[in-house]
Amino acid sequence: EYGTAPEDRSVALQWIANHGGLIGPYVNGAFAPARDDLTIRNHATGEKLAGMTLCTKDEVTEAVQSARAAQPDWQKAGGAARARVLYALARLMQKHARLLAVMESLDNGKPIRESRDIDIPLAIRHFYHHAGHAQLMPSALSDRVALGVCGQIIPWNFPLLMLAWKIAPALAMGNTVVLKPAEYTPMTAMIFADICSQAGVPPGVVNIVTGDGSTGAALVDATVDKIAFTGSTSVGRQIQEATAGSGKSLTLELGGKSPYIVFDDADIDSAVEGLVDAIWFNQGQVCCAGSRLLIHEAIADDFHNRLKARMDKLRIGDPLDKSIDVGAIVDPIQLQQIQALVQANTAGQTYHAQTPVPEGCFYPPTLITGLHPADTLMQEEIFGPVLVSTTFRTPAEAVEIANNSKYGLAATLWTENINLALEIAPKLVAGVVWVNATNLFDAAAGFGGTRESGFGREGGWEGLQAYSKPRQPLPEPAQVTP
Ligand code: TXE
Repeated sequence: EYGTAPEDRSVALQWIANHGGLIGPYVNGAFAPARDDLTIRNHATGEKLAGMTLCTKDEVTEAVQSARAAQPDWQKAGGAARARVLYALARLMQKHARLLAVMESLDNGKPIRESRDIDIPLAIRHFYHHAGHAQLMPSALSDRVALGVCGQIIPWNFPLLMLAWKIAPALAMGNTVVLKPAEYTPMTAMIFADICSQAGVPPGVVNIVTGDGSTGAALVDATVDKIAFTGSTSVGRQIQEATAGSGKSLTLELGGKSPYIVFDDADIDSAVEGLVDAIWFNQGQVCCAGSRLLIHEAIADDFHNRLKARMDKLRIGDPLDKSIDVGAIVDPIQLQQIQALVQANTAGQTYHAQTPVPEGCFYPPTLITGLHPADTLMQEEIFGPVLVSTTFRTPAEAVEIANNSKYGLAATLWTENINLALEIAPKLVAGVVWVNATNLFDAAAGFGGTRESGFGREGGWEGLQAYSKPRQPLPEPAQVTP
């Protein structure tokens, strides 16, 4: 079943109306009365979706206290009991998948095809995966235990998916959480809170505080045992400084400028199609976006021409239109940042896709060719639908350019020569390397970066370990005198 009907949109708007047009913190198993402190908009149209509470330090403290009070029982309940709750969450998310997908596209601006086929199913898969882990956990004999209360701060580019990456493993291990969604995109986290109540999540196990960076900073300062953060490198750095010496665990998933390397023997049509996914998926607002094209000089002109022809066919417009490839940019501030970075650039040649661009918060797919590896746009994350390109002559040079970055999140390479792929992949400084494919995610595989892309892994076995610590050794048995 494909596409959205007008009634889907009205179901999402009805959900907001049922909450009085206001959203706010979910603490101790219930929504607290909300205030109209910040405005949440659908930036494809500019319409106001809801008013949102900007949680104060006291409100954050209350949420943390609720999580603290609930944690011992949640841990003691054991893996099988936690699995039941996680399975119930996954099933209810499936039941409400359409509402979640439509709300995600209204709030974030991403094409409905993406929220419906990628964001929401992957988020659900994450809960099933971690329910499975919890199910298999021995309740008393495990050598690892929960950290306690986890503060989790997430960005706006994959609102529900980032929530799932953070909450599912934390709950599976017996932690309780206080999560802060991004100020641009809180809506699906609010539906998730509703789902928690329906799924039988004990009060206090999941708490959600709404707000901006000030609310996030209050959460970092609160008496939590861990902070898990995904967002910009600059805020990640502030959080690392704020938690230094506090004993709080920390994982950071930050920015990237991931290379997309195309060798001269690559299947060009597939590599072009892969790039559409690598850089125009979610309007390029993806931490692991293949945003830096490294193309063998022998095929560069042909490749760029085919890529431009493909760009011209991308359709930009209303995110709820199922035939749309590129939706709205998340917020006018983000749009201005993209415009400013592209306009300030004097190097290379800029090509904007020859496709109609609606008025408002939209930016056309863009390709900038002829750049030098040291140019600003080859180094700085743009976080928008802008691909930059440079050429190389030898595999060694490709590796050198690829690794000439402060980031190390992901890398993609295209070649028909498996020996070359096996030789190059381990030399790339990146948390994940895709060969003849891109943007593949799996709840069973750890995701994360190195260098200024952060540290720690989410997903997979390593992601689960990041929400636990070794059990304290039992005290020495008393000496028995014969
Ligand atoms: O991110 P922020 P922004 C990059 C991307 C983008 C830039 C800015 O380049 O253009 O960051 O985006 C909360 N203490 N990425 O400003 O500010 C904030 O409320 C605690 C890459 O939206 O890092 C939100 O919930 N928390 C990225 C979250 O941090 C604070 C995804 C992220 O916001 C805080 C998003 C503080 N002092 C942006 N200040 C990726 N890696 O995927 C803000 N926050």
